[in-house]
Amino acid sequence: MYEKYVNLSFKPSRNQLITTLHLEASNIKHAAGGVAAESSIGTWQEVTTEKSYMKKLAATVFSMKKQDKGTEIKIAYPPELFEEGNMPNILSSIAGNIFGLQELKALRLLDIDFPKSIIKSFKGPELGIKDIRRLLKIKKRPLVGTIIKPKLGLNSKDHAKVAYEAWIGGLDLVKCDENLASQKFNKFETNIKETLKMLEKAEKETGERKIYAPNVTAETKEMIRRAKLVKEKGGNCIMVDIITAGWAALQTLREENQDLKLILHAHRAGHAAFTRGKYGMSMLPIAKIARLIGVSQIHTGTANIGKMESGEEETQAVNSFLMSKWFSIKPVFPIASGGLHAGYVPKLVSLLGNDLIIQAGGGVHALGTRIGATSMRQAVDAIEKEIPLQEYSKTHKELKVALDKFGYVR
Ligand code: RUB
Repeated sequence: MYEKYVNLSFKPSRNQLITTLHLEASNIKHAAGGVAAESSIGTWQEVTTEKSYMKKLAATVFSMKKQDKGTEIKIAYPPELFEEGNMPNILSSIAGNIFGLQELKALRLLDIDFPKSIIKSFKGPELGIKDIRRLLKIKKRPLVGTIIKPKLGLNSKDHAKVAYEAWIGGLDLVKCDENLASQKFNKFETNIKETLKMLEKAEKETGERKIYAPNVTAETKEMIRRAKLVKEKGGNCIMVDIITAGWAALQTLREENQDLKLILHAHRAGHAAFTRGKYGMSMLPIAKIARLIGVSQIHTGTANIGKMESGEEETQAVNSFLMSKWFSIKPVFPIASGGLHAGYVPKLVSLLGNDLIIQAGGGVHALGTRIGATSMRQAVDAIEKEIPLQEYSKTHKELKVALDKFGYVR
C-alpha cells in the first residue's frame, strides 16, 4: 500500500515543495512510501472514500540514496496540499505524524525547498540585515552583544545597570536570556522602563545607536501586548523564543510587526530536543521556517566552538542560507552565541564571516561587564584593522584581560 508512493522515475516540477530526509528502517521502500503517504493523502489501508480527482495530491518519494548509515530520501509535494500562509498546517503534513511511524528506526528532516507560491504567501522579515546595519550605522564589521547574566534573578534596576555597562563598554546589542519573561523579581514593565532609560543614556554618552532585545515570550496575546509596550516606550527590538512560543504565535507576532517595525530577535531554546536526536529536524529547516515567517536575526550556532553543540559545516550552511537571495524575503542575521569570549572572535569571523552577531554572556560578565564588553569590541576592531588579536591586546588592556583569562583560539 505505502509503496505506491515511491516512484524513482518521477521528475518533480519547480512548483512542488521538496523535503530531504534521513531515514533508517529495515524495509526502506515501504518506510519511505509510508512517510510520503502519511504526510499527504494516504494511510495504512486503501480507503473506500478516496476519489480519483484527489490522486494528484499524493506526495511522491522520487529519490532514495543509500548512505553509510541509513538512506537519504527526497519527497515531492504538490503545493495544493497546503494552505498558503499557514505554517502549522504545512508542518503538520511534512513534519507531523511521520516521526511516530512504528517501522522507522530514525527519521530526520534535513531540508525543505519551498516553492515560490508558498514563499510568496509569507511576509519574511520586516527588518533584515541591511536595515539593522543602517540603524546602527555599522557597515561591515560583525555586531557584538551580550546576554545579561545572571540569566534570572536580577531586579530591574540591577538588570538595567548591567545593560548600561555593556553598552558603554562598546557592545551594540544587549539581550535578555531565554527564560526571563515577567517574573516577580523583574517584571516586564519595570524591566523595559529601567533598561530603555539606560539605553538612551548609553546612546547619548557613546554617540552610538544601541539595541535592546527584551524577551517578550508569553501567551500570544500577552506577547503582542509586550511588543507594543516596547514600541511605545521607544525600544527598537524584541526577542522571542521561537520554539517554545510556537510557529503560529510567531506568525501572529510577525503580522503585528508590520506596524511596530521592531527588530525580531529569535532565540531557539529547545531546538536541540529535535535537532540532536534520531527523530526530528536539523537547524536548516528551522532557519528556513523562521526566515520565511519573518525573524530579523536568529541563533544558529557557533561552528563547533564554545559551550553549545553545533557542527562547523552545518552552521556555515545555515548561515549562508540566511544571507542568500530568496525571492523577496530579506536576508537575516545569524547569531553565534554560547560559551564565547573575545579570544574566539577571529576564529568565528574566519569561519562565519562578517555578517554575524557575536554574543557573549559569561565571556563578558566574568571579567566585569564593562571590561568584558570592551574586550569583545576591541576584538572586532582588531579584525577590522587586520591586526592580530595578541598584538592588539598589547595596547588594549581589556582585550589583554580577556585573553589572559580565556586564552586565544586560532
Ligand atoms: C549564552 C546563552 C545563550 C545560548 C543559546 O550565554 O546561554 O542562551 O547561547 O544557545 P553564555 P544557541 O555566553 O554565557 O554561554 O545560540 O546555540 O541557541
